[in-house]
Amino acid sequence: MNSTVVLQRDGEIALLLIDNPPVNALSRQVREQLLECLHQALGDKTVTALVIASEGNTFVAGADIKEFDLPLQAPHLPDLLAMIENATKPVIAALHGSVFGGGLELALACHYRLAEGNARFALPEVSLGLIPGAGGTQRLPRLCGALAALEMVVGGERIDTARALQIGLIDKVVATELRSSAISWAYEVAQRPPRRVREQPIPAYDAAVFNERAAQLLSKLSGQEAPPLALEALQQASRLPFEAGMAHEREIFIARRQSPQAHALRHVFFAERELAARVRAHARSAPTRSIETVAVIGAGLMGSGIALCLANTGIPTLLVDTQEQALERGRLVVERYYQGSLEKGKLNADEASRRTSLIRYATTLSSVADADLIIEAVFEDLAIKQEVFRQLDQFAKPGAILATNTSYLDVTAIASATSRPGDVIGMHFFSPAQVMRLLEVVRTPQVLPEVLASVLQLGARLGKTAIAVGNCYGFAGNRLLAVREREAGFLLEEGASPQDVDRVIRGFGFPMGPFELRDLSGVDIAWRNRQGRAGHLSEAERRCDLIEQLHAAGRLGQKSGAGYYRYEQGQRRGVADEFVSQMLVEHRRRRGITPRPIGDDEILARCLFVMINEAAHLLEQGIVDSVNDIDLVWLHGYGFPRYKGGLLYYADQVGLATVATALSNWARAFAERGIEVSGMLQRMAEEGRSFTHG
Ligand code: T1G
Repeated sequence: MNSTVVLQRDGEIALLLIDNPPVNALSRQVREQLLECLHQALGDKTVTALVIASEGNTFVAGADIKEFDLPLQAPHLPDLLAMIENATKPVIAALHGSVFGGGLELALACHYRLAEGNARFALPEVSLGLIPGAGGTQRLPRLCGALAALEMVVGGERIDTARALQIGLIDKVVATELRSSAISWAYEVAQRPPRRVREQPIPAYDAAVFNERAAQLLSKLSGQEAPPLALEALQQASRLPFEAGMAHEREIFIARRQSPQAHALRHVFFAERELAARVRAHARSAPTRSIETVAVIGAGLMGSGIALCLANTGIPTLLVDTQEQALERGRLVVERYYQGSLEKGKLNADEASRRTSLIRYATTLSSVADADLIIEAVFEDLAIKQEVFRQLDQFAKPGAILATNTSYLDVTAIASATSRPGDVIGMHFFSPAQVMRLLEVVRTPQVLPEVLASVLQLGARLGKTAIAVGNCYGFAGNRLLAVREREAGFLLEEGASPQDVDRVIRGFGFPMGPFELRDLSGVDIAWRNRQGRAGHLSEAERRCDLIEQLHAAGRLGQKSGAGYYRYEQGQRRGVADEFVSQMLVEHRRRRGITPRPIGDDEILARCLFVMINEAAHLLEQGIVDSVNDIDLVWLHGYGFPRYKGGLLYYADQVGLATVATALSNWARAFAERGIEVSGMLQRMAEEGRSFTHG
């Protein structure tokens, strides 16, 4: 068995080096070998102090997540940490990189903690549906106080060495020479008695402040089961003796490991890394073009957001708008954004100024001549975009990549307006572009492999979840959004209210329901989409003309103070409006539909199962390469609740047989509405297969 923990000596100091790439996860082998080395070092009379450090670019980043689906295996981490803490010789933790989860708990069990400047500290267990399971909820409040512990244990806060020093999590920071500094320090403390965190009382704190902050945190994490349980374990630390607190924490942790939410969150964790590995491989599959300067065409909400995204990555960007006022508005958005980052302490003055100056402005398309990549973000109209691309084709240098930020339109049709369709690609950012992680990279049949590889690589550089998708109406994300909104409209025709549908979808875990979302993004956007696709709508879709009725009444959503809901002055949350109720009554009467009460289960099934069906079509048609793509598109672009694992992960939890049966029960209505049930989905159901396990 290869060594994942080695014991070295520096005179009377024992150095225990953990070497388990890539992140020094505390696998069973690491725990076994760490135990062995601890016995050896603690039992050796010539050893007066110990240092625990890690090879590679990070200290232990946590327990081994890959083991969580296995039964618990000795040696158990809490026991190992108790052995360290109870040692009669001082143990120093030498910390660098991502000191997360079990790695931080290991550091807390040591008697002294020394960190390199770049180290970061977190207890991300709640983001995996767990709670810390090796003393994090019991030792952290003792060492750093209940309030600091609350932010990390329940809020999942990630802190740097400055903050770690401030709250007493670490004792010292060194710029370099971490290991030799730790060894020198070990000589100094060798004769001192060990400082055991467990023996420290929790410093007094204001319970009212604690409880108020805890409530705030939990309100932002609604639907997740782990945060309240992590809070409970943390609160017990103040009420129970240490050992009892540890036992309570361990009991909760063990129960959480096999919870459906923990399974779902583990699935997402690995799905994100599978996608990242696939994108890296894809980006390596072709020679990439260097993208050092970018021009963005259109200084509206999306254009300025994309420019911010690029500047935040350090890429010089030219923001172009032929309308001087629009350009000025874009400039203001940029300046206000960085002023805000400065005021919130997210950036220091130099960095805010540096990034602001990375963005330059111009009013002529000819100014894009030097750009390696040009991203068009003008009005969502095909003819307008084609005209912009005709001009870009004149001004862009040979080899420049021309990208459109369209969210629905045919990228091939846009590319056909140029003499270089191989250089044209879709880069569908999500608003706000500087925040949302998803980037759909839309490939056309003509796009050159190196153009696709270059843009995927840029996506990763921007910190985006960049997903290659095929060119179709709505690509992947918006195509699923469109079928959900269409089905929601049919539900209104049949008797549901907008508030019923939105309540059910929000209750599932989405940030908002389809009608709240439509009011936010604009009834006029939907109206224009329906106008543009009139020839593609089925008769039933065409007759379900609620959008046209709202549009005709000037109800464009939040922007006009009313849409499906009415918005009081300054209110973002709408209220039910008699106009809409009346509109639906008359619409149903005109359509000869007798309204019926529609239960929550049917609302949820209808909205989600049509999406699952459409996702199966996306896979069948090769619009996406993988099940993970579908799940991550909706997790990172549309707020699918992460603790439900993703749309197709959820489909597997429901059971494809259940989904297929429901879809076949709706087949008649589907036929009238032009909705085709996926043959692949039906076959998978018959064969007892699943999306996530094949
Ligand atoms: N266990 C197993 N594998 C892990 C892992 C872990 N904890 N963390 C990362 N990996 C794998 C990952 O799957 C990928 O594998 C490779 O390492 C590189 O990861 C007891 C119970 C540390 C910030 O939640 O946040 O401790 O794809 O691409 O971008 O109370 O990894 O190459 O095959 O993310 O440089 C708590 C999770 C666990 C940390 C590095 N710890 N990891 O980011 O690399 S629960 C975490 C991260 C726990 C205790 C509880 C990041 C990173 P592959 P990567 P990166």
